[in-house]
Amino acid sequence: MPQAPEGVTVVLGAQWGDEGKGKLVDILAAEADICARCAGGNNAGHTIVVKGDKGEKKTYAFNLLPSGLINPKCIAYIGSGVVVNIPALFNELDTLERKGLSCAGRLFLSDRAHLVLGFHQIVDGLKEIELGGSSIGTTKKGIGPAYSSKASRSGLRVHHLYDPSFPEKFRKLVEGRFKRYGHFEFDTEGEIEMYLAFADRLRPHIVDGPTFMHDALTSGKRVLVEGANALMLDIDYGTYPFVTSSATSIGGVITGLGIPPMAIKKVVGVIKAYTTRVGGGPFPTEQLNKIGETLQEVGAEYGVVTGRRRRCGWLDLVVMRYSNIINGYTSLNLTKLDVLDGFDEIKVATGYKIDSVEISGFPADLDRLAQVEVQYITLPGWKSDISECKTFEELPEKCQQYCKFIEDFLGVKIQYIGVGPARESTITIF
Ligand code: 2SA
Ligand code: GDP
Ligand code: MG
Repeated sequence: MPQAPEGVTVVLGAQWGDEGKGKLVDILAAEADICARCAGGNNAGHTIVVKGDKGEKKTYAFNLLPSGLINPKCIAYIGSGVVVNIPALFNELDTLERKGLSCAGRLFLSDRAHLVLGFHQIVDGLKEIELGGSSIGTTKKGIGPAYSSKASRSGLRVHHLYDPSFPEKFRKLVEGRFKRYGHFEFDTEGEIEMYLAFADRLRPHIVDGPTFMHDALTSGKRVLVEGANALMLDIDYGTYPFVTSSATSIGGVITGLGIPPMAIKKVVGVIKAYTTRVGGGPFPTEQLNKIGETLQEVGAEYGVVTGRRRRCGWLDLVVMRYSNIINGYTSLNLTKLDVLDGFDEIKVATGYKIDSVEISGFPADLDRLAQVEVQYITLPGWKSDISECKTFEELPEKCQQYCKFIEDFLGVKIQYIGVGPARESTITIF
């Protein structure tokens, strides 16, 4: 297959999400023709801060749509691996339109993407109640139940909306959920009508997914992929079962877009200078103390979708090493480095021990993970404001040392450094 010289650049979350992927995608979209989502759904939340025409601060929050849309020349593509809540999709489009961002004629959706239906969302909540104290802490957007329908081969895909059997298939799915969870309030016929009404509005956006991507790559289009969630939430490699239900790793890019692996030229891992996690599940470097509170407050760590406070802790390079062996980052974007400005000293996890023996890799078994004794190294803080720094050399020496320590440990170069939420607050090293 003739390959586009530019090929595909992928931006992936390297930790537990909310590393600032959206901000980097917005920056890289200036050099992209197509910005694509390959997995997840409207559980993702990406906040972008840009300057408006009159220099005023403008904030955008993207959920299902790729953040590259802020660039008016960029086409957005929602791939086959994404689960799509159609009312939420139009709601997001309308919200962007009201903010002055028109997406007309530049949003395309794979015919193979699965639908997140209203009852999936209800079931998400019911499943969480059933789990009680061991609930996952999902975003309750119906993501897990939609991927369950897909894996059990009873899901409805975008093309099914135009199939005369759509109402019958829909009713069957709802009946199945009633059998499993008991009868819950749900207007099946009203929902079917709503989807059929949306079908006309959706039609101009629908494409044959694999052909769309093939044509894009063979005609030399520059494709930027926005990862949703992050490696440690991956269905296979995350802290299962405290994960999302999609492949958030590099594998999900290939299956979710239907592209050959060799088309991928760059994989940028986005790594926050500390660690956060939202929802339940293990978090070895979590700081349930003043340090965690400071990171949460200074970093303004609240979920974009649910508004939940994010749990905070020190940077975990064991997680990062694991993340890198799976995703193979060609470079890194270190974000939110400015949040560490006020610390006297900064800890970084460099190893895990169980029964005083250093372990390699990241444990699959959560009981084993709960036993790890985290090994930290302490680095000096730089105690100064870095938010105005424009080059690596302008960063205080101790801050440079922090960056170099990460690079040396992982053997991957840091290409971008985030020193504030705005687009301009980014140091590009190469
Ligand atoms: P789900 O809803 O089934 O995908 O939840 C399963 C787990 O995945 C986590 N998850 C996330 N973690 C970080 N950020 C996410 N997006 C929002 C944001 C989260 C929010 O950008 O802030 O607003 O709360 C996201 N989406 C899913 C989730 O917390 C569960 O642990
Ligand atoms: P995503 O899901 O990975 O796209 O990240 P989110 O948007 O959910 O969360 C990242 C948050 O950090 C957003 O509010 C961003 O505006 C903000 N942010 C991104 N990069 C930086 C940075 O370098 N410094 C600071 N202070 N904030 C940042
Ligand atoms: Mg987010």
